[in-house]
Amino acid sequence: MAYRWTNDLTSADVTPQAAFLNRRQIMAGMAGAGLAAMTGGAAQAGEGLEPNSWEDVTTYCNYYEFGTGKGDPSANAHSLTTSPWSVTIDGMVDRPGEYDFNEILSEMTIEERIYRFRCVEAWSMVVPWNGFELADLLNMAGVKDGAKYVAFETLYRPSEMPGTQYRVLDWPYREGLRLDEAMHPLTLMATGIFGKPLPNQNGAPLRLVVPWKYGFKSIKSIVRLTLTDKEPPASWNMANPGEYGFYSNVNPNVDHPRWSQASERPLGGGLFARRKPTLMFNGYEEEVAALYDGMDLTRFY
Ligand SMILES: Nc1nc2c(c(=O)[nH]1)N[C@H]1C(S)=C(S)[C@@H](COP(=O)(O)O)O[C@H]1N2
Ligand SMILES: [Mo]
Repeated sequence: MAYRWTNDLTSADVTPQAAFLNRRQIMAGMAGAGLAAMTGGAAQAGEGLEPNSWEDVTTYCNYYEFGTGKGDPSANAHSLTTSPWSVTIDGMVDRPGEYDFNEILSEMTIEERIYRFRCVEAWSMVVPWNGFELADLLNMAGVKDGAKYVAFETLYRPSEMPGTQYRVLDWPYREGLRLDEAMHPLTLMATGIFGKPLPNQNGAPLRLVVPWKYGFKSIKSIVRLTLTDKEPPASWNMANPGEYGFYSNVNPNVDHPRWSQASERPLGGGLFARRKPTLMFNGYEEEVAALYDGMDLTRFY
């Protein structure tokens, strides 16, 4: 069990700057409508998906800082102050600092992306997100050579987060991605849903969305990103490493120790709605499988 897969990424493994610039030039040449429909792979991955209702997306939530029940975040998260908001970007970056959220927004290209969302508890939703690519934010700060991972942290503010009085998790909530996962064009920093700003219960003002990973990787209300060369701690992995790995890729072939991950229950169709088979990488296999070439996904779950 001492074997660990080591990350030997170099900057050549992440999205090449030329592809990034090209995408930005395309975006700049288009106005609002139809934007998402023309952004290639990301839009194709969301094609034909029927979004869940606003009600489903905003009332069936996981945000333990506001309670562990699915309805607790929508009942309690109104107490969170989300403005002003700043995001610290530090570690192995050229321009570390505390960035004001509105200044970040003014630099970013906001797009709509309709993504499948798959929870480890075997329910799923389809959510129309608004946001910008995490790669754009990382490029803004300038990732230094040698950085291999991004660590994320949620706000920890007990006075506004009633759930943090219980030590169900080791606060603040933390997550991590490998740098190539973070730079992947499907990886979104969401700032809204259904074209509206993010409701607090969904992680206002800024949360991560990685559509090929289980929902718990989608860390909410982010206040810090740290570029590092070590695999960062992740809250669910710390709480229960036997059940939650660092990678957390949606994988119908690797069961959660207490239940199968082979199928899912789409929310919104009623309790007795037909389960449907879960797709490898949540249906984004074509776009992301290459990130894991040569890795044993039963070991790195
Ligand atoms: N800070 C924080 N982020 C979090 C969580 C949490 O408890 N705290 N729960 C995670 C889990 S388990 C899921 S399934 C998703 C749920 O996102 P949603 O409520 O917008 O559907 O948020 C994730 N991000
Ligand atoms: Mo979850």
